[in-house]
Amino acid sequence: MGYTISPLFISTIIIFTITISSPIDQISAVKFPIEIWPKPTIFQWPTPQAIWISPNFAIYSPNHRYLTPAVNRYLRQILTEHHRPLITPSLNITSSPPLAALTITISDAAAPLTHGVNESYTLNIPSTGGGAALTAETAWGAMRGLETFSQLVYSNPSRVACGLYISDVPLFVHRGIMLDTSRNYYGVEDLLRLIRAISMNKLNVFHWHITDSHSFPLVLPSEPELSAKSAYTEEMKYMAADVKNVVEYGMEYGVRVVPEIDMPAHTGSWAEAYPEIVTCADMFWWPAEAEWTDRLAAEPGTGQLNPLHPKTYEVVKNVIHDVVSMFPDQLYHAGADEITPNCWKTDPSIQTFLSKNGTLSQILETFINSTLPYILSLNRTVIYWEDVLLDENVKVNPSLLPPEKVILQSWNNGPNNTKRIIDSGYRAIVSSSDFYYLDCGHGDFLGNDSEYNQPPGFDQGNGGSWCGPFKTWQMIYNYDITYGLTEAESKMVLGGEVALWSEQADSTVMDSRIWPRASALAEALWSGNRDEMGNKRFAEVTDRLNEWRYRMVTRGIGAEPIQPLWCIKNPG
Ligand code: CP6
Repeated sequence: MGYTISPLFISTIIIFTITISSPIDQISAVKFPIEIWPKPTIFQWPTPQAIWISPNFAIYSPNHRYLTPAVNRYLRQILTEHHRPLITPSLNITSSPPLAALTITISDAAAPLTHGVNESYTLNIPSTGGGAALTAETAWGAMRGLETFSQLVYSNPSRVACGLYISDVPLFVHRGIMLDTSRNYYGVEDLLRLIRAISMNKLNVFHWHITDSHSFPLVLPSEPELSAKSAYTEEMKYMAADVKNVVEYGMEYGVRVVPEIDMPAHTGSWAEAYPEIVTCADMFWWPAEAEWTDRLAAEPGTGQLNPLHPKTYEVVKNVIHDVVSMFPDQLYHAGADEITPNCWKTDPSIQTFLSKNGTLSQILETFINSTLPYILSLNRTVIYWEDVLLDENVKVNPSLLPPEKVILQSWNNGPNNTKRIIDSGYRAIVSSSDFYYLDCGHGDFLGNDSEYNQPPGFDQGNGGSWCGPFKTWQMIYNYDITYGLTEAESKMVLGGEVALWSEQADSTVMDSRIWPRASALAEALWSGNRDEMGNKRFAEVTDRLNEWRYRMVTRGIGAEPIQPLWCIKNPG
């Protein structure tokens, strides 16, 4: 039998040959001499070169309340940063005159910074000395493009990579970081630094978990007693002017601030002002002989608002009213996680209700029904933690949660719960605690005291092991938030958030707990965690993240190292 070679087979060989020898692939085969984080969707750079940045370099852009300050900021940075990458890019400088200008064009200058706003941009930096061009639909997309441009600039005198074209658009619209400012306090300067870092990673949401059982740092005009009694100190408060500062600063960086006032659980701190509306607030008391691990991280009795007490709604509505008027974002996070049945069960009125065949779920439904319509009437879309739908014991009937107005944030059980949320018709934000929880910087010791060969009574201690193992940047990078979902289902996943719960964190460790692990999230949600061939990226990412971490450090963000410097001297 003779062999025949089919035309299809021949064309397959030709396509394969062309693919592996295309200019783009030749570039990614050698070490990428310029590092951008997150990696752009499309990056064409047929002949890698650089061009001097003129000392008179200018950025032309339409006048815009928030883009203009961003342009001024980037201009200063481009001219003065003089960043020296760990691995010096070996780029020839063109013989063309220095780059004199970057011109920004936006087609919809009026587009406000909202959930789902268009963040795409294109960036063209010619090698011929003509001006560079940044086009975007919105001011917010232009900010993303400015960030990319700034990362292409390096060394002293400043030069910029050129002969390149970038076309970029995020995979997911909601890309955020949650910070808990109740367990420990963070100063306004810390929050502003966080916003700067969020923006440089092209993340777009700061989810501010402002209050919890431990303290109530937010000063509210209609309910001043909450913070007066339960902020940790007079100084550890967020005044209305502070909030305004944070929100406006976020706008200048293209970062939306989504407030969360967690309720009805996690409200122990409300009891100092209003003991009558909080159940089990006395569980705040710790016996002297408590296991020390319990005192380190685990929750005190959380304290829960009593949904059967009319006064509860007086206070809650004032709180919601004030918070909505301070935070302009469309999204409002109303919490509703972790109802502890035994906390409600300490209350006599709840005991009576339960003894008449009422259920805890009905009690939660009463609470949701008495608060959600009010939040919706203030023209907000509400995010709840997944518990309202998925908690085994205390949850609400989905008929109370209109899917077009309610988004659910998953935090338990990885991909499974995301699917359950979507199967119920809701949009999901993924914050899987197995991958995205950044606390537990210490405190995951799972060993046995006797292993230490120490005298009896030795106790190795831990940081509160309930929070599970430390999450590596690789876990965060490689986690696929739409794993196991159909294409249609994946569209219901709005994005994800890493979370820094603050039982064991404050401003002294904030940067290193968050960065560069949140950068791993930023790239996974912006352009994905796979290369052009659909394979997971490994060594390339490590080198690029190492460079990005270093640039963040030079920009004043205390991101922790992922490698010894030795690796730079000894490339693989
Ligand atoms: N506080 C609040 C917390 C947590 C949640 N809500 C939490 C639960 C489990 C782990 C980490 C944090 N500390 N208000 C859950 C959303 Cl492992």
